[in-house]
Amino acid sequence: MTKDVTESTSDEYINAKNRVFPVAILTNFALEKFVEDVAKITRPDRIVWCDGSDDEYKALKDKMLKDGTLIEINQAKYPNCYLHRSDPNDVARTEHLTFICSKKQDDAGPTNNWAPPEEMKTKLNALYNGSMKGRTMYVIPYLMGPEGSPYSQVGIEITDSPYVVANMRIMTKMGKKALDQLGESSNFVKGIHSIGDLSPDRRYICQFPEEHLIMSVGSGYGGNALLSKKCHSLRIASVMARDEGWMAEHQLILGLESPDRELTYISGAFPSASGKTNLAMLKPPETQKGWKAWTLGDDIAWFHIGQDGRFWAINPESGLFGVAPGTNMKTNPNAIETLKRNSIFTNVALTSEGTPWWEGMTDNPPENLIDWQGRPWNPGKTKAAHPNSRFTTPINQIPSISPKFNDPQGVPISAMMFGGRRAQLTPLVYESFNWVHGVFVGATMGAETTAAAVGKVGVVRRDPMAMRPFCGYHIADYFRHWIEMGSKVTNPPKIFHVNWFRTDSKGRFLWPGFSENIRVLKWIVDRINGRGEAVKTPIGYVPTPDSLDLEGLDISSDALEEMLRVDTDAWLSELEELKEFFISLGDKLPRELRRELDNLESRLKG
Ligand code: SAT
Ligand code: MN
Repeated sequence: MTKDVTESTSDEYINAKNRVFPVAILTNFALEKFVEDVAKITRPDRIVWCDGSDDEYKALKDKMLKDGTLIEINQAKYPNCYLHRSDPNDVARTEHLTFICSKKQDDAGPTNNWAPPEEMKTKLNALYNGSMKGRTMYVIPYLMGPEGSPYSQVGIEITDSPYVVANMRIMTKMGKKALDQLGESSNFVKGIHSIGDLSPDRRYICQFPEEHLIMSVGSGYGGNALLSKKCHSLRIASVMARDEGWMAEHQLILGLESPDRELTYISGAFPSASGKTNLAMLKPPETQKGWKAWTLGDDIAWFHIGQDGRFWAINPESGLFGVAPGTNMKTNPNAIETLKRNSIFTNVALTSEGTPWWEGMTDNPPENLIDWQGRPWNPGKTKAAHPNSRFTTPINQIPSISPKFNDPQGVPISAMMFGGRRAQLTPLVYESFNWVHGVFVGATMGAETTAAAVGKVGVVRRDPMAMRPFCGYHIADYFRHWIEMGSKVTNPPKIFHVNWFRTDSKGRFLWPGFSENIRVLKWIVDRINGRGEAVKTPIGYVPTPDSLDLEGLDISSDALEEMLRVDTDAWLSELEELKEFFISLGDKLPRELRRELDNLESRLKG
């Protein structure tokens, strides 16, 4: 942990407590103090400042290969790609162990777990006490967003997990770039992470919104441990956004280019593991000549109001942390192309050739697979890859990466989509009547739960704007913020709802999905430009059957009718659930949304 002065290089200095710091932070007292304070409690053997360089990565990777944290896979087929097998108890986000520790309980609201900040800190500090003894403490300066953008933010994550460092290197701009942007400023998000003993009994993921502080212990899993992601860019950032007049959202960003080169940017909120990555990387099929889709982001979008009265979006992340199962050449050819190099796979299976495999990668599983826990796989009994197995891969490797990806201003958004996984009820696509109605549509989104979080899968729950697990404050205040943001712009995006997951009476999907979703996006682009035809229904504007381009698809007119049907009875029973949901949010619920609910009821009954 300490070095002799004579050992330091010209890039380093030794502080008063005899610890080595990079010269780059010589005048950043806030950062120095943060690191000192954490080291005092966690007592690591060594402190390493991550600079993001290739040499650093090589050393880290070699260490992880040696101690088994990483497993080398077939380097000829997957150059610079590695596999990590996590503790079987630590494979997804743990929402029941995630807390918003605002000073007042009411600021966390009814959808978050809350604990008093000082009480929680006492508990966490007991767990951090000496937790890095015998380990290395890594200090990760990271930049979220394009270099030099007024919308970008710096965070410092302190962790004892080299796996976290390796992932953060892909997911963020790590190291020097971040320190350069930070300079002497104390304006950075503080993140403390220790894997502890990985026991769920001693696992907490805590956000302290008033202090821009994250404390996480006991998990090495993505959303629990890569603190730049959900903890910083959504939970903490949503609070900053409320205070500063912008929006931090769980949304993908996509550019669509028509054959006559018209460019339209749209964004979309979908719950975890509901196809955001596939949609963000959509490759238009052969039938859609001249159409191009440009990827900007697959998970998080920060929206600011531009001088032209529109929302402009940046993706703060630099990598993808995508769900592996189901990814194949048909569902997401761009992903298959992207993850072939420089990627980290977590909890996937391995073939006898040493290449990664997961359910849905090929029609039939290859023989002699090793499962995600490193055991010979027993087909039929268990999954070979964990259902929430993941790939971490650099976004700039995507063949469809948008030339605007690093634009400091971001891109202007013309439409937002909300979409949950719903086997029944919600039609393929509909358009809201106006901004406030669109906020109502987002606020009442229902979705079946997925393997991205620990708990039962396939249960419909309310997941407003796909932000239920990620909103860092009272969800009703968050709805109020959405309504206000709409009134601040002269040209708010149009709001749509989509559902690719509707099934027939036999449980088969009615819509082919994946690359064919471009047909729905084309209708959305038409609507933005005052073209596509629609019928007015009680829930919003639904496409006329003729207005969707279905050429070359094998869809019967009955199936199409079913996909676009608004079933009044089913909506009336949904309405009862929405009423209960609104009641559960208490009296902060904006009156405008209560009015939208009443209006929906009268349209359904009228
Ligand atoms: O939480 S993660 O970002 O790791 C994955 C997800 O649930 O979206
Ligand atoms: Mn997500």
